[in-house]
Amino acid sequence: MKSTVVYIVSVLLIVASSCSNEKPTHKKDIEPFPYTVTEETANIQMSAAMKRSFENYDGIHPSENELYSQFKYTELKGFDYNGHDGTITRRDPSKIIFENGKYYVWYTYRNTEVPPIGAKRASESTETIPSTDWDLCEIWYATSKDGFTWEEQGVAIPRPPKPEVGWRSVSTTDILKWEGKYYLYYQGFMEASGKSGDYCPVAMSYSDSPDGPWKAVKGAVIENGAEGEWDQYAIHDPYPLVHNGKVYIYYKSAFNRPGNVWVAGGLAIADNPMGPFKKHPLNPVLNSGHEVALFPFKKGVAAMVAKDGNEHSTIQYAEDWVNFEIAAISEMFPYAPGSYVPDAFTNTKDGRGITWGLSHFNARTNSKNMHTILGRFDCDLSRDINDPEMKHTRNNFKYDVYFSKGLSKKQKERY
Ligand code: AAL
Repeated sequence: MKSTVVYIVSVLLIVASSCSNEKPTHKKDIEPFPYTVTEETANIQMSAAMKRSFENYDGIHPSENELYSQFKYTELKGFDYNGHDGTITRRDPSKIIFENGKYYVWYTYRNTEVPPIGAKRASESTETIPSTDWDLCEIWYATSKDGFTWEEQGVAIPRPPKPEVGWRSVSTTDILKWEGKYYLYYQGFMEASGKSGDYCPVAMSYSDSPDGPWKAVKGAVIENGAEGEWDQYAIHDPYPLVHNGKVYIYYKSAFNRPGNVWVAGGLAIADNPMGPFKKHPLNPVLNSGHEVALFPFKKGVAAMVAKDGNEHSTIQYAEDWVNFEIAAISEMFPYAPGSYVPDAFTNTKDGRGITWGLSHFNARTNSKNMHTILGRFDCDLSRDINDPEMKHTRNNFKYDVYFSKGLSKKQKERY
């Protein structure tokens, strides 16, 4: 008798619990999505796509998303490019700092007798013929009162004598300020890029003043990975920030050759600018992005992931500075941006974001004059301004922008 009662009670319990867990599957069980969205709307049952709007972004509309922005561009005054014949290039600007009443930027500078012949012909490069646009380069710097007109100041880091790191070319630098001193991290090439790849480690020079003189430390400060590791051949685009009282350098590498080359981002951390830098065990920490620029944001760090990979054209956020999630999707990102990041080195837990910077632009007009120019971008990725003109999601590009992306010769042959 007792066991029959227990049996009946258990069956009733199972039936009751399965009823309460039952998901509404029929349309009439689901509330229609409301016309007016309120805070409660977030809790109703909805499709995966609509759920993402509530859970993955700062706001349901890009205008409420502090990490969403359009980008506007302005030509700079003050730089000469030798009639754009390809013999002068300026590219890969660093982040911008404000010192001595003016803005400072550092960048890759090439001034060669002839334009680059290209990575594919790297074996024909010489002491005076560059392979790529960043071969046979030095690091130069410029200052500005307003960020639009710049005065070039000349060389910061020359190429050191052979066989020191960077003797063939120094390029793609970024700046760190730490305890009143300045540190430039950059790519140091020991062969013409393109010869066996685009292979280099990271070198560093430091100074008491942003105007130099700069003293190079011996050897590499961030070494390539061991054989078989994703970053075994190259550490590119070193990008230092200060977090938790340490130096955080984000960088990118390319791997999975031959095949579909995968470009991803890593992180190396040190107690002080001289190193040793320890690579994060979860590297790569970004699955996409080429020349990623980052800035402290709230407690975490935001990354502008412009080019390359599944998650290109996104702005990503990592509250712990390691595990990035997509925070916004945008378009026409600045190429190789270097932003003005006022709190880059303040160890902040309340990052404010950015509103402008410099980026580079391909200025080639024919097969012979490969070179790159610097320009300015503006945006609203800042918690301190609210610029609705930067928050729309509909760019009406003129037809020439579309038609400049015409079919290739090979594609035309298909028709
Ligand atoms: C850029 C950067 C690095 C590469 C080369 C110069 O896009 O990623 O700097 O080495 O191209």
